[in-house]
Amino acid sequence: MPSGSRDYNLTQSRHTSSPQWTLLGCGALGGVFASLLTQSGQATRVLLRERHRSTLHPGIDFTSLEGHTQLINIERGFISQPGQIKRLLVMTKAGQVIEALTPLVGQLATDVPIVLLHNGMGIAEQVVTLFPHNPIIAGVTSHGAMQSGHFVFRHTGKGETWLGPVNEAARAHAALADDLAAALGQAGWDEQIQARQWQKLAVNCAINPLTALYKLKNGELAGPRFADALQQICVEVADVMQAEGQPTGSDELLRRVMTVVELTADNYSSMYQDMEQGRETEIEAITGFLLARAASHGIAVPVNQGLYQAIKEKQ
Ligand code: KPL
Repeated sequence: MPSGSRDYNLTQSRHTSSPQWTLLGCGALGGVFASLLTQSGQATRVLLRERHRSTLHPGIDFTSLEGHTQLINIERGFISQPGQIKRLLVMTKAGQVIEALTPLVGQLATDVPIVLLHNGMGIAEQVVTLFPHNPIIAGVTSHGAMQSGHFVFRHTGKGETWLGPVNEAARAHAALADDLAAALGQAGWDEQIQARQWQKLAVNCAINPLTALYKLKNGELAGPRFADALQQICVEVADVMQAEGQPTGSDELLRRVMTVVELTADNYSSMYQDMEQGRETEIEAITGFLLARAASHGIAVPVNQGLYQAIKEKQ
């Protein structure tokens, strides 16, 4: 299919009484994952909030990495009447996870795995408290996604996705990664998912606040103007990671950050997009989490503290 082409033959989500995947939240990344899962033949439903009940839902207008646009007919449901859920993929922003999940307390069978795919850390522990018997799985993904209108999504970058257990019950669910891989091209299971979450957190602490404050594409952070700031952010994150039992060096973190800057050079970070759209950012779960862990170890993180304050003032 040539780049930029449009195809309005609807890709149908298989309508079974209980879809294979139920997605909670349909922002940029949720829309892209819902589209890719449906395209791979895995029946998928998105659960929306009640306020979307009256909005028109003609399907998802999805543009692939290759620039091919397709209208995807996807089943939708509402949180108040969730129907039967086999596996729940939570794709809301970090700050909305608990609010979105709370109405489902008592509605989910205890063997339903809950997969969390937001940026930042510190939320999964709260989800375990809400659903003490369910398998809780944390995920990190570096796929790029943009939303340019109501149910209009573009896949802007192919990334990696990793899942891993938060609690004991989750250990039996490694096969979820295989199903995701069938849709995304790659996905893996890692028993040490916390290490990957910390590495992603470091990347987000470096890229997200700076791109949002200075209104930059990720690639613009490669310029000499930001070299010192990026290095200091990485030194501070590495200090906290060491104290948390996640040994790493600041040089290693900086290399990781610069690789992501390069790979996503043409993308706008999620925090940039949130600020531009006037949405709440994920600063609490990203830099806020780092500051909390730093404070508990008595570690000073002045550069990250300054970025946190600047985003809070602007958002
Ligand atoms: O995860 C991201 C985000 O924007 O939230 C990065 C990796 C920074 C890519 O933009």
